[in-house]
Amino acid sequence: MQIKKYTFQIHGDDRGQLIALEEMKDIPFEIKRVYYMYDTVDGVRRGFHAHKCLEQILICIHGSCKILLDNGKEKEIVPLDKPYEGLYVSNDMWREMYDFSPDAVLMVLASEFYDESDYIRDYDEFLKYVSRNDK
Ligand code: T46
Repeated sequence: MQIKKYTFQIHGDDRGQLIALEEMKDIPFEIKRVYYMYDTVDGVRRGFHAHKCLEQILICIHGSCKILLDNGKEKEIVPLDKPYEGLYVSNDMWREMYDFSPDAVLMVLASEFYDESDYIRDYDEFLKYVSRNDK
């Protein structure tokens, strides 16, 4: 599976580091929504769904976590532990987030507003959905 990771430009100086993200420049889509998760309970696994249309960039801006990506044929585990690194997650991709460090803050930049009808939360339904183009 092709994993798309972005390394963002760091504007560092003797005061510290700063990262700026602009839609259609650093981020390959218009950003309609930003959300983030923190204080994740030890041992918790989140996600367990795919999206029909939504594209996202996941950035672990503090601490670390792991992302499992599954396109229905292949699976890949991507560790995220750098505030200057973004993982692109396309639509049609099953995702699970886990192994959060106690201090992890996972920020997500999303191409669409929140829409529950865009979620595929059943794994068998996901497999059927992604195999629709194989026929
Ligand atoms: C994804 C992964 C990486 C909202 O009201 N608005 C929002 O924008 C989001 C993302 C969630 N919510 C509500 C819906 C649920 O009641 O917040 C609650 C937790 O959401 P959810 O269980 O979907 O969270 P995760 O961590 O399983 O998944 C989230 C995103 O929903 C999903 O799009 O790709 O993070």
